[in-house]
Amino acid sequence: MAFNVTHRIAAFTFASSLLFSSGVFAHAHLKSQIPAADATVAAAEQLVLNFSEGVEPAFSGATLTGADNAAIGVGKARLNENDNKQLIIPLNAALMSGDYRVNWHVVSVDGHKTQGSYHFRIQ
Ligand SMILES: [Cu+2]
Repeated sequence: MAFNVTHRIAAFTFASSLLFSSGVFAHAHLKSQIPAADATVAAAEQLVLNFSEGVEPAFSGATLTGADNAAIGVGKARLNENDNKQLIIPLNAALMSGDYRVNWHVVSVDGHKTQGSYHFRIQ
């Protein structure tokens, strides 16, 4: 009985790892961003997110929250016209000093969705 259960877990783990590794190459992962994750910067005029794959701007974007989770207005996300892996999110107004969190979501050119978040600080 114990042997059988162990076997099934091993088989499941193996199948999961196959699924994971076959999908991971094609997904758009956030590689770097400006302001950088966990950075403290003097000011930010826009958010720049660099992904591992091209993304579809119509289905990609980010929200920004500040102190007490208050939503901060941002403009419509657009692609860098020379780099479809770079998403640019304009800010509606200069950010005051404090902590901010970016929650991003993208659909890569292969149609897969990814999302995540990071934090930065305005001095
Ligand atoms: Cu993918």
